[in-house]
Amino acid sequence: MILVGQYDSPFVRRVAVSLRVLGFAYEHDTRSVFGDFDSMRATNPLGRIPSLVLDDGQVLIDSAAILDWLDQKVGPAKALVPPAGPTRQRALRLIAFATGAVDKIGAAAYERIIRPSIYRWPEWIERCRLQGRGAIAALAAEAWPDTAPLDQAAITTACMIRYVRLVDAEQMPVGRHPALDALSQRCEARPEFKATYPADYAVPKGA
Ligand SMILES: N[C@@H](CCC(=O)N[C@@H](CS)C(=O)NCC(=O)O)C(=O)O
Repeated sequence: MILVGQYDSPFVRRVAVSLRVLGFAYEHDTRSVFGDFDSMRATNPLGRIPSLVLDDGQVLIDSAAILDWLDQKVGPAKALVPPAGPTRQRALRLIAFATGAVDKIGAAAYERIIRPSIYRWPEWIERCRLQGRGAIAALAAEAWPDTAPLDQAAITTACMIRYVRLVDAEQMPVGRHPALDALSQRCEARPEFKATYPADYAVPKGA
């Protein structure tokens, strides 16, 4: 299998961590979704990451669809999202908050960092940040016991936290949400997270 996309994307990273947690070997294609846009579109016509190229050549796109495929492959006993019932509803709600926070803090980051400064829209940036902070606060209100087994809600939330601190750290200063700080520390200490740690945010910078 080949995982396409760099780890500064939390969508790529959550797939990478999940592959490792579930014991799948993969190669890593580190083409940039910005710098290698045309070649990336040949892999995924949508021009987005992540993609997962299977051994038979089939290309899975979108992290949620890839993670669903992984869960189906390993079966309900090992799946990272519970297969049914209230625990599944709760997991999907938490995952939606975490991916939603990435979407909104990410939209603000694209506007602040990539878009040329004369075109930036401060009110839009603040609206996106407010939405992102709302999702993060909702996650912080949940219980994150340190004895809980690592599941997709925890993986995606931890990937979201690292991403937010990489691109817009003021939206989630250490100490504002101690339970999420603790979750992040626990996850980042694991080998699957260490092996996929994004040290930098590699996007084109607007003038
Ligand atoms: N819903 C998608 C979102 C993926 C996504 O937003 N990827 C970003 C990187 S974090 C991307 O490809 N951005 C480039 C673009 O959209 O042009 C998923 O879960 O895979």
